Amino acid sequence: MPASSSQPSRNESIKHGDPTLGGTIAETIGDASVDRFGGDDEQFLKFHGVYQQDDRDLRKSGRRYQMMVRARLTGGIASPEQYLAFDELSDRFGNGTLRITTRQTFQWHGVLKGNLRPLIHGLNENLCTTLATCGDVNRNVLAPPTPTTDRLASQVQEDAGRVSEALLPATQAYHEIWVEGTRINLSKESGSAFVDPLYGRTYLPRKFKIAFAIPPRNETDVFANCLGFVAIADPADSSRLLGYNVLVGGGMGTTHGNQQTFPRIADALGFVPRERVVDVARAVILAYRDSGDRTNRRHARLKYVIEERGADWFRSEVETRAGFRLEEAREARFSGQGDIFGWHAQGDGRSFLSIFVENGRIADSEDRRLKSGLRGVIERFRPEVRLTAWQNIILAGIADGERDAVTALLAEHRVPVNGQAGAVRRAAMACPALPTCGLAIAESERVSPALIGRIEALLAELGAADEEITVRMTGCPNGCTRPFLAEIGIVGRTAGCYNILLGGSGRSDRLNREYRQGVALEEIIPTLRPVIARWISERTPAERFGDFVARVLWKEGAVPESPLAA
Ligand code: SRM
Ligand code: SF4
Repeated sequence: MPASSSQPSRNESIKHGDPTLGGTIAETIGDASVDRFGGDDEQFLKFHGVYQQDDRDLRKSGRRYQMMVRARLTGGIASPEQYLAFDELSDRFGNGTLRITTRQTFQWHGVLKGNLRPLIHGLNENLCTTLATCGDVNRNVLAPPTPTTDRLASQVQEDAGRVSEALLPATQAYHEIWVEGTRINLSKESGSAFVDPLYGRTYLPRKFKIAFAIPPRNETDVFANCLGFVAIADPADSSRLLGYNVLVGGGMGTTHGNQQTFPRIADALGFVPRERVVDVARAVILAYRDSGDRTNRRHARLKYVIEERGADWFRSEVETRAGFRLEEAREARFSGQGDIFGWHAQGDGRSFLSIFVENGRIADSEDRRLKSGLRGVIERFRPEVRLTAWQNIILAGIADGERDAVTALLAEHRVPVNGQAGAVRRAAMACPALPTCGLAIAESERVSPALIGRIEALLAELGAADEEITVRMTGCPNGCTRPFLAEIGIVGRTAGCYNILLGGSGRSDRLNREYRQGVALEEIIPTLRPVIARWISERTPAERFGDFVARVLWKEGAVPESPLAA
């Protein structure tokens, strides 16, 4: 066990001081003389889906405060009307872009304090909440977004919705502040008496994340979540959902130089029939609420409880709280991951179109007017919108006969439908990092497109132009694009320098290992060149880069065993 103070962390006393999570947010919104929120309110705001940031490009001339707002879109699904409203709100109150996140939702960046309430109010008017998308609660629930007429997929989406609803905090402060605009009527005394029926007075020790997945395609990186539900179909009828294998204890976040922190793949706990999936989710939340470390936030995630006390111990804690026993986990295998691009038949006379969105940023640029193109298509054809956990967008339910018209409209905005991007670019992700993220050490989203171009050029030069390698970049070791599952993880170490990790699988079920530390951005290609060249000349037929690294380099000791050496 790590040495940590026995005192609860500062965040614990902030939550304890006002369990309604309202703080003085309403008062600060009403005060036009200030451009920012105070310290405690910064923490409360997270539970409302808001991060206070400043534009780090402008920091030298003083801090310019702005907010990032994150929506809740369970399983990544939004109606066309919602999408159009999101788009309009980004122009009116944000920086004019929409950012698809690695957890299948949207973020608005660059929101000034005075625009915060109109934006969140506008989202709520469009039946979209931002409640509990950040903070020490359950976040946006992931579910496979690929449209299909298969009943099983829609049942899984339904269950994701039920779990998400059941785990929302009960405080009324969110509604009062953002929807009604009437907050301030909760006196401090009555506010401090509030206790959330599920989360208790101080909520969870830290953030909590849930994903659903349907084998054989791991669309949601299910093993990276605190709680994962892997759908198990009836062997005699693959469209009949029996229930789920329950996984616990996945997570990515680490801190450089802190050996107490590490990424972790979730363990299987057992199987639960479909009818009891919400009960298990609640029981896992309760068991974590009662056992997580509240003294050290860097050591507070569920993954550390599972690592230190074991899955067997945790299972019995969950069973005690659920009031029933989990069955033995069923056989379930993943053989692939990620998104499929272009047009596909749904099987009901309708089609869906998956569109590549580089690093999730929906914006217009000179060579690709993606934001306008999407708006045009969604206005005219009214498809359902689905966001993927790989930061891409799917337009679903388009009549087969309308495919050509959609393709043509997108082409007018220079958004291609076929050959949208190279194989490495399509599978790559980068986090926002600078200039918005307060925790960024190095660039990510702004440098990744050029870096991916250089990796693709290297592959072409070595005669492997169409090969896919997953490359995930982050500006710090918090792991927001889940880089520790990638075949090549590139993780910000210091300004302009990155750790390189190699050896993830093509199923997002194996952690990579650190290969080199503190490599300058311009040295990344020379560092990768010999390893990629070796893979191309020595691989077995169809062997992926990550599998080659694990089979050959790890055995040779060319990559140290610890996933993160320091
Ligand atoms: Fe993250 C913090 C962006 C997915 C691990 N993450 C942040 C913040 C809010 C920075 C902050 O606390 O001030 C970043 C805001 C940047 C910005 O300007 O937008 C941020 N995280 C993101 C997003 C937008 C990255 C993206 O490219 O899409 C993702 C939003 C997901 C969502 O919709 O909820 C995002 N973050 C993740 C993931 C991936 C996942 O959940 O599947 C992880 C790793 C999984 C995990 O949680 O272990 C992740 N983010 C973190 C951590 C490390 C937590 C830890 O255990 O140590 C932090 C830092 C923290 O919480 O203190 C963090
Ligand atoms: Fe910010 Fe780090 Fe997350 Fe990137 S990985 S968004 S730099 S917290």
